[in-house]
Amino acid sequence: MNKAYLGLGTNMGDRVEYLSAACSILSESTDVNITKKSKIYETKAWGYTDQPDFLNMCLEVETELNEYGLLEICEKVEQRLNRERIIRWGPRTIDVDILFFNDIILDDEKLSIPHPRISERAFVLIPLIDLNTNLVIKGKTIDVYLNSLTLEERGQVKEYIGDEK
Ligand code: X6L
Ligand code: MG
Ligand code: MG
Repeated sequence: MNKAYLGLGTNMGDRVEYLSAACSILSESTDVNITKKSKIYETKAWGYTDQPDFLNMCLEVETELNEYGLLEICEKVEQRLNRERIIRWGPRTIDVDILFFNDIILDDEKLSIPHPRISERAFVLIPLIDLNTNLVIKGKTIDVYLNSLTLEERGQVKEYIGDEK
C-alpha cells in the first residue's frame, strides 16, 4: 500500500462544492482511499495574482496505484470538474497535485515529486501540516519551511469557515 499527499485548489464558481466533488470522485475510485482531510483554507492567489482568492486543502490517500496511476486519477478529477487551461496559473475549477508519494524523489516530464514548489507556498504547507508535520523535503521537515516564510505570506492563508462542507 502506498501513501500519498494531494493538494487541492479552486478559485471559480462554488469552490466548496468543487472541493467536495473532488473528494467524492477520488473516494469513488476503487483504487484510492482518502485517509485524512486537512481543514479548508482561503488563500490569496500566487503567481498570477490578479484573480479571485482560492480555497486550498490537502488530502492523505492510500493507493495500490503507482505515482503515474495516481496522476491519471488526479487528471480524471480535473477533467470531470471541467478544468480548462486558458491562462497559465489562471483561475480553475479544481487543481489536483501530487505533493508526496511515499518517500520517492522523482523529476521527469510528467511528474515532479515532492512537488517542486511546496517549500515556498504557505497555501500548501499550512494544510499539509494539518495532516503530517513529519514530511521531509531535502532533509528538512515541512514545519522548518513554514517557519521560514514571512508573517505576511502566512497571513495570506486563513482557515475557511463556511456554512458546511
Ligand atoms: C514568480 C513567478 C513567483 C511565479 C511565483 C507561484 C507561479 C505559484 C505559479 C510564481 C508562481 C504558482 C494556486 C495559487 C496557483 C493555489 C493559491 C502556482 C500555480 N495555484 N494560489 N496559484 N492557491 N493561493 O492553489 O501555484 S497557480
Ligand atoms: Mg497547483
Ligand atoms: Mg496542478
